[in-house]
Amino acid sequence: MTDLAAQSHVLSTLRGQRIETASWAYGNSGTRFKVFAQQGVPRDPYEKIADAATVHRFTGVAPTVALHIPWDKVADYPDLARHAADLGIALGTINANVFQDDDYKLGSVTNADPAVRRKAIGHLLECVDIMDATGSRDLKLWFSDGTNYPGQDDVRTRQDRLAAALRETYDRLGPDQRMLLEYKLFEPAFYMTDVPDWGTAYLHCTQLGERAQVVIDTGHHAPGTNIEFIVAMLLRAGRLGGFDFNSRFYADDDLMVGSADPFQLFRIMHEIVLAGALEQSAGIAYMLDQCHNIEPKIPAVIRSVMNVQEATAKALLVDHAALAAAQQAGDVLEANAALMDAYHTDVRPMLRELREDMGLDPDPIAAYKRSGYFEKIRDERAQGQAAGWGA
Ligand code: PSV
Ligand code: MN
Ligand code: MN
Repeated sequence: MTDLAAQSHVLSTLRGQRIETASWAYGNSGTRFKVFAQQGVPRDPYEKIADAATVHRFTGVAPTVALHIPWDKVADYPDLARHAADLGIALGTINANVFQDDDYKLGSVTNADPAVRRKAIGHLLECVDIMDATGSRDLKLWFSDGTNYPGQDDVRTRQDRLAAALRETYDRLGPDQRMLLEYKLFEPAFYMTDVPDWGTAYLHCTQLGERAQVVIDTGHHAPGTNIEFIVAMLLRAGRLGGFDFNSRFYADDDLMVGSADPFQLFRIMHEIVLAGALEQSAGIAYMLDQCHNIEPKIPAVIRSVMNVQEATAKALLVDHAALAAAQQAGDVLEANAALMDAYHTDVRPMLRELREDMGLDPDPIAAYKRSGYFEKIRDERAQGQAAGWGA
């Protein structure tokens, strides 16, 4: 490829990139110590969607928003979908919630009590009904289930209960719908989590069928985990359904993606680019799962989208021919340099150009600040609603 052809391939790929934002990122959130309320936060799902549409208006690559049930429960989902369409976006992944009910103290789908399991499965099935109404493709499942003490419950029996619940839910999916199973090392369970790692998620998915896929939340691993290796493994197995992007220093910090370790994000995107998995036909959902506790929310989501774009652009700039040649020759330093050269490239001018080409302002955050949107929502939305974590 000539330089010019390579550049235009990079730009057209970036233009086609899609990043889904999360409804809960727009509402109030905090830690278990304090929720700091912000001005202008959405009071209902309709207003969360308006904020997501605003992010899309300034970035051009965030045309869907994930919902969380029951945080985003409404009486009329087709109406909510119409509202999104009117604002230029669509409803995306449906996230189930079987972790905020007293009944789930000892687990939801893995609970020893069949009545609790039935209630939890009922919620998962209800989420599929909602997907039918919203036109969503993906059901994302994260279970807080686990135990705090050795001996508290039987590990294998809990896996059997989990498998049965997943089976019933999977069988309820329509032919174009998928189940994304998310894993998390620990928290809120501290001794044993029922879906703690990609291996467990992968095993369940392979037993279910092709439309069960693993989702990688970048904040859900032990410190030092090589996440790009997991990406490569799941890509190879055809089981990478998507990402929940965020950034962490310590545990599940849910900070802006690419803020703590932009190099890790680049390494992840490099595996994606190598596998040709950026194309939408690859079926990988690129989602943000973040909470903006102390920073203004809409600009933080815009910044996060831009961070993903920057990591992607750098990954697209890797000279694959030079990399493969160095690898083949066993030239460790040159192979590493092929990656580092791309990583150290300043891709911001290229992205500014791309945005101008797309009819957008080259500086989305400055454009958002100038737009008056914040002043408008601050005045219109007298009182905010917690994002769900505090609700
Ligand atoms: C809890 O850790 C969590 O952050 C999971 O990552 C889910 O994706 C998200 O909450 C929403 O349920
Ligand atoms: Mn997540
Ligand atoms: Mn999380």
